[in-house]
Amino acid sequence: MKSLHLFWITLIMTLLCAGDATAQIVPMASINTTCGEHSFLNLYLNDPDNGVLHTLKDNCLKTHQFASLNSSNTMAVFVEWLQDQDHNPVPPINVRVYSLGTKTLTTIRTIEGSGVAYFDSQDRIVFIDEGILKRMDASGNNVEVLLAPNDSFRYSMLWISPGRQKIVAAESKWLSQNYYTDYYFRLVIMNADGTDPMVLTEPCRGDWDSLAWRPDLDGFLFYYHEFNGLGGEDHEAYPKYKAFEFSAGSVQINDLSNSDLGKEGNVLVYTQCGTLLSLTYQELYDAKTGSFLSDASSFFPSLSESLFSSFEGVGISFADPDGSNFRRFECGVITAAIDVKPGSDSNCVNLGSAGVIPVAVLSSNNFDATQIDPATVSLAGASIKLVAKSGRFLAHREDVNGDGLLDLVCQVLTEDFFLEPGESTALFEAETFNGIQVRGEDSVCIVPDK
Ligand SMILES: [Ca+2]
Ligand SMILES: [Ca+2]
Repeated sequence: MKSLHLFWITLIMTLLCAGDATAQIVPMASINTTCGEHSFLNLYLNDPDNGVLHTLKDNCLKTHQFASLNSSNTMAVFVEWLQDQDHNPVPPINVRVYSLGTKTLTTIRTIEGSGVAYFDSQDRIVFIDEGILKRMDASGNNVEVLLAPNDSFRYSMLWISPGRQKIVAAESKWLSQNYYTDYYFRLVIMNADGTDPMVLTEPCRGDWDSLAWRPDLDGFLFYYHEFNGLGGEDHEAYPKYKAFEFSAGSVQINDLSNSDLGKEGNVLVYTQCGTLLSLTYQELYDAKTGSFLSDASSFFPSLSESLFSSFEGVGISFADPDGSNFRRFECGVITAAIDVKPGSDSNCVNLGSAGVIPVAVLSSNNFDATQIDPATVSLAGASIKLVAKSGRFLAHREDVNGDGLLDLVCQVLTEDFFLEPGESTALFEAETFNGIQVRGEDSVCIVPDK
């Protein structure tokens, strides 16, 4: 527990220091659609405060990760290489450093490695070379070995945590030349300097895809493929999604593969609300169960039309292709259908009645209204009636429009109801239990107080 406490203090210090930077530079990427069937990322550093977009890479050299900035925002590092028709890397694999001051790119080292390099919290570059975790300074010199895997594994990928204190690595090995029958990997977590490695998973016949850290650092979601172990035409690869949670010194692994999010190619990131946002399908899911919460396409732009970032520490952000219109995504706002006085078209509210008026929030195939937290509901400024004795809010689940989907019916206090004279639209606002904002509106008529 003590080391965990120190870890948090270090992290908070790191975040405070990062906040002192004059302008935040955001590593961003866009999908290069001219590169054929496999998506290659163009890489950028966006300086929205000064309206400057630095282009690091806009060609079909493959890159797995966003560029990683040093702590003073003066340099960024990334790895790039060509690949052959079978997607095998063609040497050289280059570690490239971009200087924001001179706007120049330099190859600082050629490696036999994987497409990943990060600045650590001391502004040294952590990378994989010859299957080994190494570290060097920003000029590519003073290379030191941090950690070599056991049991003839080799490192094939690293993901650094927000705050850059922890690394999760994929260790891989081939038992024969056949990828689908004899390629294995497992996950290992360690400190960013390679100390205290701990194997998280048994070796699995398959390959890794993506990893998303939780903003609270207490876990991550891992997406990979498991092979059926057959070669040739009979090989199959199944998408797997596993949520890792660290608590009280142990690791819990929750398999979400059979939930709503368990679709092919579903690249997911955690939002500030702790839900999971699909970058691929523009959908939101419950992070604990993987169940579908809402369609996100109304508030979440398509990746193919924007610059995006979901890199360690910066959250989810977007910009137009030229870097302008920069915005951060936190939780999203769902627009829901509202029916004041369900089943009645008049929707008249008697403000003098000192009673309640029912308002239904309708579920759809893209939204589950029963996920709304009754404590957060307001209609035209009025909240839900609280049953004093039980402390419960007057709200219940009912399919009011007969479409087979349970809706949420709330009893809203009319005495708090407020509309400007002449106004006939009541705004409904609430949040889901996951903190996603829900908005809707319905027309009302006001019956004057007698
Ligand atoms: Ca109505
Ligand atoms: Ca319904």
